[in-house]
Amino acid sequence: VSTSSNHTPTARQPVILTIAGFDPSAGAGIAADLKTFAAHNCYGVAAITALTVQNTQGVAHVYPVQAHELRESLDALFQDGCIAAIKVGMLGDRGNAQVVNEFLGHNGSIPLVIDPVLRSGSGAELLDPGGLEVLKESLLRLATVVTPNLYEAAILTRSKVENLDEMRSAARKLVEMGARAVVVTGGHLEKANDVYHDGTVWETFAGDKLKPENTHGAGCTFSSAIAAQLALGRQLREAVVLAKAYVTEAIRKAFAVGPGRVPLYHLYRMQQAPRTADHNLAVPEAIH
Ligand code: PXL
Repeated sequence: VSTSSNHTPTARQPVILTIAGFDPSAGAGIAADLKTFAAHNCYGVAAITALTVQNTQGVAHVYPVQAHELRESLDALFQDGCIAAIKVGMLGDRGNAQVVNEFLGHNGSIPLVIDPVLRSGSGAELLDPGGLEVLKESLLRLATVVTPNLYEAAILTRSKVENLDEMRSAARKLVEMGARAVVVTGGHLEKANDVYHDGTVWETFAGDKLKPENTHGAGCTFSSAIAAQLALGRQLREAVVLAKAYVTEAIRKAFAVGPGRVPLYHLYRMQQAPRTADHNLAVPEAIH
């Protein structure tokens, strides 16, 4: 069968939307999300909630975009009408949290992964108190799954979350607060064990203690990998297991790109040796 178009037909990739902040050092936020989607053979699109100024050594400034700018981006992307899953990361401020809450409230049937980003590893605030209120009171309820780390679980539930038992209590509370399912991630524990709860099923997913310890963007990557697996049609529990395996491998294969924190190697499955030596680039040393 001949077609009149010049396009070579390829398998269609699911389109996934990330609503998150931009990290110019490309370790976290939208850049990490888009690389993660690409690594899963998905097509990523992005609505920016905030620009951050940062490099591998930390965040210097956070500039939320204006609420109307975010709303216009979301309107435009949704007009194309083919979004298979959504990931929400850094929201920045109350205005942008409200826009996302209103918007997603009207688009309820698409799988939604919320990574409740509150602050960076270096301590910069990535959501203001008003935004936290919107997240707790409304946005959480829209999520297919919420993926807080220990710190985020503690702030959201106003309790201490430092071990597996406390992670389980926090997961129960978050389900009581309206989340359909929760993964409390234990990447900051001695061993990276995660607690999964969907209101019925409880699981603990065991993880290794990984090097490098000083990783950047692991939470963004994990939540995006879950969104990708949901977009590809997997059930939530399986999506979580596969996402954890992907993040683990991307940390194992990570290499330094600057003097500070180490980003994950999102595209490790491409099996292309990173460039070395004669280029004026950081020499990418695999860290095992
Ligand atoms: O890792 C949390 C995070 C999320 N999103 C953006 C970030 C960070 C941490 O720095 O910059 C944009």
